[in-house]
Amino acid sequence: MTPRSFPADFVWGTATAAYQVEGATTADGRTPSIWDTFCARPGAIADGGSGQVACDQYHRYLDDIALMAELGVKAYRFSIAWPRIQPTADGTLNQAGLDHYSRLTDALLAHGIAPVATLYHWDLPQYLEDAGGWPARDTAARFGDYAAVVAGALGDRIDTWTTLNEPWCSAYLGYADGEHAPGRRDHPAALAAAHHLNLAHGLGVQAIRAQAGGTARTSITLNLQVLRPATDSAADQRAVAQLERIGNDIWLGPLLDGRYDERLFSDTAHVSDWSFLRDGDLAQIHQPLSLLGINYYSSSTVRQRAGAVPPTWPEAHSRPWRGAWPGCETVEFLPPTGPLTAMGWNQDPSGLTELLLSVHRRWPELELMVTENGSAFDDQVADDGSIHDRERVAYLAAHIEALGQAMAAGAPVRGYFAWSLIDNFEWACGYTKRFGLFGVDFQTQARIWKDSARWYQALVRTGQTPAADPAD
Ligand code: GCO
Repeated sequence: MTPRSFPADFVWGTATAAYQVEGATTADGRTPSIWDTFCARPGAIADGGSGQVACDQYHRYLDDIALMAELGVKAYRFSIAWPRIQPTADGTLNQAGLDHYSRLTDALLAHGIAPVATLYHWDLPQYLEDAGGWPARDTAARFGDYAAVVAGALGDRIDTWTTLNEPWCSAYLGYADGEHAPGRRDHPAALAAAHHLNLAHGLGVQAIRAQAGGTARTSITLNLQVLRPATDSAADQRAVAQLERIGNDIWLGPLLDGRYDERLFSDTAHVSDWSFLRDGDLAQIHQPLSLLGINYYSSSTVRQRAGAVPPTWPEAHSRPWRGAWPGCETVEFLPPTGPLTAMGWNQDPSGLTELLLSVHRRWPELELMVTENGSAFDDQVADDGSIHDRERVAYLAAHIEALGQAMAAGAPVRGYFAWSLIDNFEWACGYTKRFGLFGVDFQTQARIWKDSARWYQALVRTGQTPAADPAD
């Protein structure tokens, strides 16, 4: 692959999330999140793991920051755990929790690494789920309060804020198919959750701008779906369009255009009457965005299920809800093809190029960041302790080339965050799937350079893609 050069001011970073790396789930006043509760549910997590200890980054963050400094990254995307900041239902501030993130922020800045803070990466306080969770409208208001507290305290040092990470996962994996916390299977509730997450984002942006000042850069991170029709038939094209509405436009429409696509309401009429959508909500949601964070891993191929007829109201409510896509009972996903990652996801770098350019064409003025991209492979530790993760290097090289192609075609991408800095708790997969540039020996908490970390270090230092094989 011909080396590709990136702008000198391009932001190379790495990313993690609180519940996946921090551990210390009872330290300094933190109370349970929905993930603490979910992990205790028998069978919920593949290896029975949890974020109780994880990578112990709550205590080891200085060591990890030193690693990032050696890697040479210019930004670190982390998330702030809401249950550390407001551990009780009355919303009282837990200063000890806030102090942790203040120390983390100061340490990053001392190393010349920009803190990019995500306010919500799925660890909803359990007391809010007990009060209804994201299907309950008040949760959005509580998120606005939480955002104000954090931005007020850290807005003098953090200038790039992400309100939510992947509301698609929060709403659909959490409340539609139940694969993620809180593990509910209730499609009407999932649609209400989607709307209230949008509302929370809007209230959060207003709170950040009010507390941290108008110069604060506000964003949201979306795992926008790249969907390909199994054939060029009209039915399969319709299947793609329906999934794009419920998977992508349900967020992009309100956030960027201040409206839902009316066809969403007809697509899901047998699921919900959308009475949770109130006058004025869309104006609250449609706030200025400094940039859009995009997470990309793989693409999917879909088709219309032959002869399938969508259920009607109220019959649809008389049987168990299935799947993560409300209203899409007649659409099916084909098994991925080609070389797969350990997650069973395909490797489709062209999907990243297409995604970035399609968003850019629809919103030409919107700045973009790739806030997550990476791959899980079954790493082997060699006798000398090294990890030659050639597949992850190849995945990185191909996707960063795809990123470069999108930028060369005009997509205003300002940065790229490798997922992830270190192996960590991969949600329902527990510790069975490893995404880190650094391996983690969870017995000793040692961090282990993988070849992919060396490859990324060379890229970050030179701004040019190195040879795919670090041994070259
Ligand atoms: C996501 C989450 C990360 C995951 C990563 C690998 O994008 O799903 O933000 O927490 O760990 O994507 O699945």
